[in-house]
Formats: sequence, structure tokens, C-alpha cells
Amino acid sequence: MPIKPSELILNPDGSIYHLNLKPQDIGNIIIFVGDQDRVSQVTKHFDSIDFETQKREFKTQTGLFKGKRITVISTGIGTDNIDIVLNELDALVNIDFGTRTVKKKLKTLDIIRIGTTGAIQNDIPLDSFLISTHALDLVGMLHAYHIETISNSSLEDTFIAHTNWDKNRARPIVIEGSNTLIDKFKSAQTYQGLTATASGFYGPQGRTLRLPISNRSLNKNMESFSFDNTRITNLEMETSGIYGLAKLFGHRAISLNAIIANRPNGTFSSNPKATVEKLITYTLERI
Ligand code: R1P
Repeated sequence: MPIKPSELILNPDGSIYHLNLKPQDIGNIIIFVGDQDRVSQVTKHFDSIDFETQKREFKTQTGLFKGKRITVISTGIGTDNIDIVLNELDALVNIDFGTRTVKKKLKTLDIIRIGTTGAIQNDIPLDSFLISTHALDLVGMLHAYHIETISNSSLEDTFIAHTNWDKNRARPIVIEGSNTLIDKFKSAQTYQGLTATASGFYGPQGRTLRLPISNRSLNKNMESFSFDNTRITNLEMETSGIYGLAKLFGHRAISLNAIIANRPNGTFSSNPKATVEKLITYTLERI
């Protein structure tokens, strides 16, 4: 049965609805950045760029880097955008747009997030790099899918008990990154840990400007949580969506984080752009 036009939405030129991309426009290695301006911060290192487009916050450039065809896409902020980007990227490689049917032979993409984050452990310094071995979803978007096969219920239950997790909020979900990619990108320069993905930047990450938050001890309880020698290292807003959907679709994903804030110390990087630039170079050297 062909997938209906209301479900798989194609633009008049045959490109997919939000990303504005056709299947030939992307490589098998995809780099995600949050900010549109970071796309060219990555591709300025490429040998050539053969494609670019932008719709809304989704800016894409594809080109060659040391003989590999790599696509860089800005996802904007949040796992709601990640739902769009992952579904449309998978459709580009695994759905035949002509027949609107799923292809027999499925393709696997390598998805690499280069993003920024705040450490929640005071020994993780500003301007360091951190690889998310796992993501801890505090958002809920993934509950729209069958996550039973990819989640870790014993870790989740321990986290729920440790933090007195509010029963009115979505159940947290823990998902692993790709061990193949983690082995490829880890080094003496990288910290590793469990990355918590929040549904917002202020209250959902325990920041108070004017509005009081409902659970003032959540960050402290996250800081003291540990399970099988794994601790929660940082907070950001995309990794769980990327790890969850990549696993469900059969793609490989890794989240590489530039630590630009340290929450327990209350400090912020004096030059976050330079730290992101270093993480971009670090990533491209190992790709
Ligand atoms: C918030 O300022 C944004 O920065 C972090 C968060 O995950 C959120 O997207 O990541 P990026 O710098 O990769 O966008």
C-alpha cells in the first residue's frame, strides 16, 4: 500500500516537506548542528560543496571531505524538531518516493551530533568535550513510538525512585548511542557519560529567572544519581530524540558535546564559539 500524500508529504519539486531534500542530496554520513550558522562552520573545512538548501531552521549543505560525501544539517532546538529530521532523513534513504513504499533493502546512516551542553558534574570543566554513551529522555516525544525494545527499564526505575520523578510527567527513557561510533570518536580528550535531554532550556533544566520550578532538587538528584558506574554528566535538548529514533530506524548515532556551561559551578564559557570550532575539527579528524 502506498503511503498517503498526507503522511509522506512531498513538495512540488519532489523534495521532502520540511527538509526540502531529494534522495540524491544527502550522503551516508550526516552531521547535526543546532544552529544554522554552524553548518558553514563545519563545511568550510570541506574540499567541495555540491548541494545546499534551507527551509525554516533546517539548513543543509552536502559536500566532500577527504573523499567522503557528508551532509551537514541544522536541526534547530529540541526533540520535536528531531522527530521531523530523523523521519524525513530515513524516508529519503529508505522509502521509494516514486511508489511511496518502503524499500526492500534498507540503508543505515551514520548520524553525528555536534552540539553544546551544560555539565551537571562540577569536575567536568568548561570547554571540554563529552561523548554521550547513553541518553536519558526527560521529554516524552519518544513515547509516540514502540520504545520497549530500546529502553533500559532497570536504569529508568532507579532514576525514577532516586529523583522522586513526578508521576504526571512522561516516564524517562534511557537509550544507548552507537558503540561503533563511540569507539571511533572517544579519546583521552573526551569525557563520557549519560546525557539528560530536557524539554526546555529554563525550568525543564532547573534554571530559575523569575518563575519558580516545580522540583527544585531535580538537578541535585541527577548529579548524585549513578547506576552501574554510569553517572549523568550533562543536560541538553536533542540527544535522546536522536538516539531513540536512530535506534528504532536502524541508523547509528553519536552525540558529541562541547561543555559551554557548568551548572553546579554556575560558570559559562568565555568563548563558546571557539570550543565548538575545536569540537568540529576534532570530529572531522576522526570521521
Ligand atoms: C539551547 O541553547 C540549545 O543549545 C544546545 C541545546 O541542546 C539546545 O539545542 O545544543 P545546540 O548548541 O547543539 O543547539
